[in-house]
Amino acid sequence: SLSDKDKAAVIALWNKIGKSADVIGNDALSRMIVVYPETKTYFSHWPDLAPGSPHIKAHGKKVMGGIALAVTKIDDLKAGLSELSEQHAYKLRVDPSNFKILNHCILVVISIMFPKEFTPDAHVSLDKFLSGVALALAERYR
Ligand code: ZNH
Repeated sequence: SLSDKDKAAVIALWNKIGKSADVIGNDALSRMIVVYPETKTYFSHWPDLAPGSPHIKAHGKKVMGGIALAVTKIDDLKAGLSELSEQHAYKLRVDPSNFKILNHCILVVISIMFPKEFTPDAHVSLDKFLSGVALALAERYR
C-alpha cells in the first residue's frame, strides 16, 4: 500500500501535471482503444471512436476527473471511490481487468508528456497509486 512518501510524491507530481489532465485523458483513452481494441466494446454507443474524437476527449476529461478525485482521497481510496466503483460494477459493467489497461496507458502518456517530472521515484509512487485506484474501483464488484 501507499507510504507517506508515495502519497507526497503523487501529490507533488499531480501539482505539476494536473493542469494538463484533459490532454493526458484524451491521449490515454485514445491509446487504450488503439492498443487494446477489445476495450472499444464499452463505447460502441458513441458515433466516433477515433483517437482524439470529441467523445474520447470528453470521456478522457471525466476519467481524469476521477483521478483528480482519487488524489484528494489518497488516504482512503476505497471509501473515496466507492460511488464510482458501484457505478462501474452495476451500471457500466466494466470488467475490472480494464482498469489495469487504462492505468498502463496513463503511465505511458505521463512519461511521454513529462519526462523530466516522471523520475523513477515518481514512477514507482504513481504506479502504486494507480494500482490502489484500480483496486478501489474493483471493490464493489464482490
Ligand atoms: Zn470509467 C464513466 C472514471 C476506467 C468505462 N468513468 C466514468 C466516469 C468517471 C469514470 C468519473 C463518469 C461517471 C459519470 O458520468 O457520473 N473510469 C474512471 C476512472 C477509471 C476508469 C477513474 C480508471 C482509472 N472506465 C474505465 C475503464 C473503462 C471505463 C478502464 C472501460 C474500458 N467509464 C466507462 C464507461 C463510462 C465511464 C463506459 C460511461 C461513459 C458514457 O458516458 O457513456
